[in-house]
Amino acid sequence: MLSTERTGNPLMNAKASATAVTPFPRSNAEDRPMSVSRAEHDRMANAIRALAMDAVEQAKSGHPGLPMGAADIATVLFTRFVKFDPADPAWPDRDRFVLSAGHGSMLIYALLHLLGYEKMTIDEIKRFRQLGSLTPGHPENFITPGIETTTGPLGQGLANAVGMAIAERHLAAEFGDAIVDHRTYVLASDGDLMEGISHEAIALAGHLKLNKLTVLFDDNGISIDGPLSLADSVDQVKRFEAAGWAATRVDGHDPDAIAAALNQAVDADRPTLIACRTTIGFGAPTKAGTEKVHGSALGAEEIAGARQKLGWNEPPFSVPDDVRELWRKAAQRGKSHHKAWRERLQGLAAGKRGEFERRLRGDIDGGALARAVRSVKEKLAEPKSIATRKASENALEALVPALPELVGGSADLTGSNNTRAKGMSALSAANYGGRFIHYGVREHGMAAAMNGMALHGGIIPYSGTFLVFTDYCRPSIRLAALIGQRVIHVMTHDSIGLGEDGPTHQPVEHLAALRAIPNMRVFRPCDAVETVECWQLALECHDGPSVLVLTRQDLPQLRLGHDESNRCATGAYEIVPADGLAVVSLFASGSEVSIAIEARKALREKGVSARVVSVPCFELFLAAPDDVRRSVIGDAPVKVGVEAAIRQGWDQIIGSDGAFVGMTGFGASAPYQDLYRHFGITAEAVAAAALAAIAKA
Ligand SMILES: Cc1ncc(C[n+]2csc(CCOP(=O)(O)OP(=O)(O)O)c2C)c(N)n1
Repeated sequence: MLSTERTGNPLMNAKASATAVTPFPRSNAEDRPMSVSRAEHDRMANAIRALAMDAVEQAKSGHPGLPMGAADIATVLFTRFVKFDPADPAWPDRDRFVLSAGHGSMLIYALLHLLGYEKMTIDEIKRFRQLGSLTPGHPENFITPGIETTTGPLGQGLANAVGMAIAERHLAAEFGDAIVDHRTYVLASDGDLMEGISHEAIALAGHLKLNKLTVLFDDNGISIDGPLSLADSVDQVKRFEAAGWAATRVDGHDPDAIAAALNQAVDADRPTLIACRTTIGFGAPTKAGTEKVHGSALGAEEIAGARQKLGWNEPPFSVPDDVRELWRKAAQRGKSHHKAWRERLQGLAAGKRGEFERRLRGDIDGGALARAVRSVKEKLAEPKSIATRKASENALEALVPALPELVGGSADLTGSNNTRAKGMSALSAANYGGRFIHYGVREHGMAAAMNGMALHGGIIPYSGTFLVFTDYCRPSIRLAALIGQRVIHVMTHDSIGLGEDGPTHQPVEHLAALRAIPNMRVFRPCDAVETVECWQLALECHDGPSVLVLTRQDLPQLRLGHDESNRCATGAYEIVPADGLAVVSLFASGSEVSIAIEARKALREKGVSARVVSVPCFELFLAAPDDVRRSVIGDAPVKVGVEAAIRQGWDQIIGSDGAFVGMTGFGASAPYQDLYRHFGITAEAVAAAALAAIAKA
C-alpha cells in the first residue's frame, strides 16, 4: 500500500546493501499465506466489523454496511494475498489495494490500524470523519499513509486501478520483473459497477489483458434506495467475461472459497472478477441485508445485538491481544519480500537503479527538458504558421525521447490531437513497453487510468481528445487536481476555430469550467513558441494536472527570434508594447492573440495607442507576485479581453467594467473564418469595443 506523503522519497529509505542480484525469491516462510483457522479468521474479520460500527457510531455518520459485509473478503486478502509492508507504506513493489467503494472507508482504516500502520492509531479511528484526522469520510491518498488513491465518486477507484495495473506492466517491461512485479486488487461495490466509467475501465483492462488486476465485487445486492433489483439486472459475471476477463462467483463469507478464487486469479492470463456474494452489514441483527445499514450509524441497540451475534464481547474500540497478534502476524508476511526486493534493487547497475529511483520520485531530468525545449525553440527561429496542436506534436518530437517517463495516448483521435511522436510504439498486451496508449473512445476511462498511472509512479501520462469532451472526463480531471497528480491533457479543437463540425464540437464554456477547478493549470498558447513553453510548465508542475488547450486551425507565429526564457511562466505577459503611453490594454489568449495584435494596428491608425498582453495561463498569472501582476495588467484606462469563449473569469483581469469580445452562446457549423466574422470576434470588433469604451470613459 502506498504512503502518499508527497515529498517523501520511499527509495531513499532503502538500506544500502552490497548484495549482488539474488534470484527472484517469490516466497519464503514468512511470505507464505498465513494459516488461519476458521475461528481465528472470524475473530479477525469481526475486529474490522466492530471498529467500523464503533467509529461510525461515535461520528454519528458514515457507512458501516460495506466494512461489515466485506470484512471476510478483506481478511482473506490481507492474510493470504496482498504483498505489503506497514513499515514502508510506499515501498514501490508493494501490491496495490484500492477501495473503490470509498464510502466504506472504515474497512481500510480498520485494516491499516490492525495491520500496524504506525500512523493509524486507535485515536485516529476514534476521530473518524473529524477535521484534521487521518480518517476522513472517504479515503484520501494525500492524507493517510497506506491509501493508494482517493475514492468516493463511484467507479473512479476501479478505473484508477486499471491505470495502476498498466503502469506496473509498463515499468516491468522497462526495468524487469525482478524490480517491478506486483498485483493490483480492487474492492468494488454495486455502485462502482453501475457507473458508466466502469464500462470503459473494464473494457480497457480486458483488452490489454491486465492479468495482475483482480476486482473483488462486494455483491450484496443492496444500494441506497433499496434492493439492487429496483434499478439493475446486469449479470456482472457475464458482463466482465464479455470484456475479456476471467469471472467467477463465490460466497463472500467463505474464506476458503474466496482464497481459491484469488489463487485462480493469480494464475489467470487475463484480469479477474470475483463476485463475492455478501450480506451488507453482516452481523447487524435487524438491519443486515437491508439498505438501512448502508450509510448511517446503527444505534446502540443494534450494535449491542451485533456484538452478541458476532460473539464479540469487547468494549468499543478495543481489540483483544489474540486478535491483534493475528493481524500483526499477517503484517509480517511482506517483510522478506520487501527486503529481497531492496537487495535486488541494490544489485542493479548503478545507472539503471538511479534511473528507476528518479522515475519513482517523479523528478524530471531538468537538463534533458531544458535541452529539448531549446531545440524546439531554435527551430522556431524561422517563424512558422501552424496550428498549436501541430506545434505540440513538434514539441513532443523532442520531449518524448528526452523524457522516458512520458506515456502518451489519445481517445481515438490520435491524428487530430497530434499526441503521437515518431517512434512511439503502441502499448498493447503484446508490448507493454510501448509508450502510446490507444485508449479507444473512452475519455472518462482514459483520464481515470492516467490518474492511476501517475499515482503508481514512474510515469507522466498525457492524453488527447477534443476540448469539448473534457465534459466526458471532467470528474477524473477534477480528482487529478484534488489528489495532486501530474497528468497532462492535450485538448485540441479548442473553439469555434474548429469550424465545420459545428456547435456540438465547439467548446464555449469549457475554458471557464476548467479554470474553475482548483490546483489545475489551463494553458492556451497563442503560437508554436508558447506551445513548447506551456509544455515545459506543465511538465514542471509535479503536484497537479494541466490542460493544454490547442487549436485545429493554423496560427501565425507571434514570438519571433530565439528567447531562452519561458515568458509563459508568469501566466501573462506583454507580447506587443504600446507606442508611447497605452490608452488601451488588449488581453487575449490562444488564437485570439493575433486578432488583438491586428486590432492594435487598427487602433494605431486611429491615433489610439494600445498594448497587447498574451494570457496563456490564468492560474499562473493569478498566482504571480503582485508587482508582476500589476505591471502586466498595466494602467491603461481601457481594458479589453478577447477569447473565443464566454466571458466568465475574465473580470479578474479586465475588471467588471472592461470590455469583452467573445462568445455569448453556442457556435455554428461553417468554415472557421466565416464563424469568427459571424460571431464578431475580429480585429475590427475588438478595435470598435476599445473605441466605444474610450468614448464612455
Ligand atoms: C458517482 C457517485 N454517485 C453517487 C454517489 C453516492 N453514493 C454513495 S454509495 C452509493 C450506492 C451504494 O450502493 P453500493 O455501491 O452497492 O454500496 P453498498 O450499499 O453496498 O455499501 C451512492 C449512490 C457516489 N458516491 N458517487
